[in-house]
Amino acid sequence: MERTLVLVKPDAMQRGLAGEIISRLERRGLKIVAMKLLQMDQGLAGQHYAVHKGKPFYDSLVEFITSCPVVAVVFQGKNAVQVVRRTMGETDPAKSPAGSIRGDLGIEVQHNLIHGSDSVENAAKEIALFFSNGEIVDYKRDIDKWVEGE
Ligand code: D4T
Repeated sequence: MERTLVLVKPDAMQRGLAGEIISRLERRGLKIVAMKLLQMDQGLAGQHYAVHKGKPFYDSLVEFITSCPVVAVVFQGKNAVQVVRRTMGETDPAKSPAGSIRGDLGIEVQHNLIHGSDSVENAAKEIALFFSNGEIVDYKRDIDKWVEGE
């Protein structure tokens, strides 16, 4: 079953929206298989955002993501990567459709509340950055067949 990494970003933490954001993803049927609160340091932020190094917004992005603790969650489910991305909305909340997390709760590109892996390959790399294998706990839910089918 597919897995993806979600970060509840510092703006969402400061605004008390962690529960709302995690709840929206849970209600879609995705299963939490790992979760922790952590303070990202420069090293972890640099690894997580390595692909953006050199871009004009990189320094301020690292400053932002390290400005307060974040909640990291591994969600598991059918097409988890795509389902999370579609539930998040576009990178820029102003361009995100109503009904999406960013479209309902945000207004500006840096303060876009949530990170979600953009591919299965990147999800595996990102999950390994934030969690050891022992911290990921797979389990059966009685409702799984009602959410995902047999
Ligand atoms: P993340 O990676 O946080 O899930 O967001 P996206 O996948 O939707 O967007 P991204 O990787 O292109 O951008 C990463 C991060 O940088 C911020 N950002 C982006 C910014 O501050 N200014 C910008 O112009 C862009 C394009 C927002 C998300």
